[in-house]
Amino acid sequence: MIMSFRWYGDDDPVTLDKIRQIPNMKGIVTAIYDVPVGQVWDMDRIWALKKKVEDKGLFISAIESVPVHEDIKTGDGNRDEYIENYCQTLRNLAKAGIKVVCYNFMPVFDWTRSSLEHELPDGSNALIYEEATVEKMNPLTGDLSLPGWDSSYTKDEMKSLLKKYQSITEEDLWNNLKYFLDRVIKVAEEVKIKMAIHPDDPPWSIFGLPRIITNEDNLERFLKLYDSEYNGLTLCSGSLGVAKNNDIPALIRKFGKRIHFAHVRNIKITNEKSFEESSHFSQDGSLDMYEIMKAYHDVGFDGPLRPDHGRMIWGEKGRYGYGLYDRALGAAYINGLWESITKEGAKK
Ligand code: DNO
Repeated sequence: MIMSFRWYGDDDPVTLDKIRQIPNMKGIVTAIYDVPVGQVWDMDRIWALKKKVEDKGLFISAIESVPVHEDIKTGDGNRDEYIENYCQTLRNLAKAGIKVVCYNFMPVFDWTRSSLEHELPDGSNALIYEEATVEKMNPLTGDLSLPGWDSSYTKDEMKSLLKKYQSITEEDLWNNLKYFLDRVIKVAEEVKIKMAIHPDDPPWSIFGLPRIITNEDNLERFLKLYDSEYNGLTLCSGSLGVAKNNDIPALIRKFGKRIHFAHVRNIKITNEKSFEESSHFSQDGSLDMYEIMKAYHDVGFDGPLRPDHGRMIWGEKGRYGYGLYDRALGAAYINGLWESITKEGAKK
């Protein structure tokens, strides 16, 4: 594995100088955040980003994300133009040596939580999801602001977007995804970029919107839509793991070679469709992190892997889910698991 860390660019209070002091840190996972969705990322910006990271002795191990325009997901408007732009961005990234690109196909909302500062018994703050609360949330009232939400929509745009999705079924979304893959993966193959779709978080429908990258059967269906090594997965343990029927180590073993990027974190299932983001440590949550890392080891995973959302601890204030301390603890813990698994494996 290539131990990696997400960095949000120059505005991120967690600087590259801090990140590079975490033991075994090698890769940076980042993006160009201010290019409007659907536009081409130009070479100058990509070179500048690469240089910034490499000047600190690190390298860009994955781009997270090149976002997919809603016209592509809904299959109308200017989708062909946006797909062509997407392909051009991939060609540009490839020129700069990028090997892995993460993206998602979630309608309108990326990751969603009901509370961002829930206090856990130890005094730390975590992101949580409670279905009952989310059911009462109304994305149209606009007073909600969640980290994964694209706040660039005006209320009217949001309204018409949500309206458009009322007539889009899961099957339509599958078709639109296939249309996208048929064009984009061909380019990814040419330029040798491994595409890695991120699962839906949480892996079920929210606000009546269709969500399809949710479970084993659907992951399998996804991989068959375009059967190529370059059409792969970001296996996010925390996203898929909140649904009890998703057995993460089994998914890793099953999809092994098609996993190009690993997000490793724990969650604690607190109720039906409800969960807390616990620390990475196995006993604090519902997932067995040893078994997860063991599965990555056994399938010979050699791609980028990053600790994922952390709690806010030691009084840190920052980007929800993306502070320094708890994610650094996550990285150190994953390093420890990996070292012991590797050494045990070598003895056999
Ligand atoms: C949350 C992240 C997601 C992810 C995108 C990938 O913290 O894992 O926002 O970056 O869904 O496109």
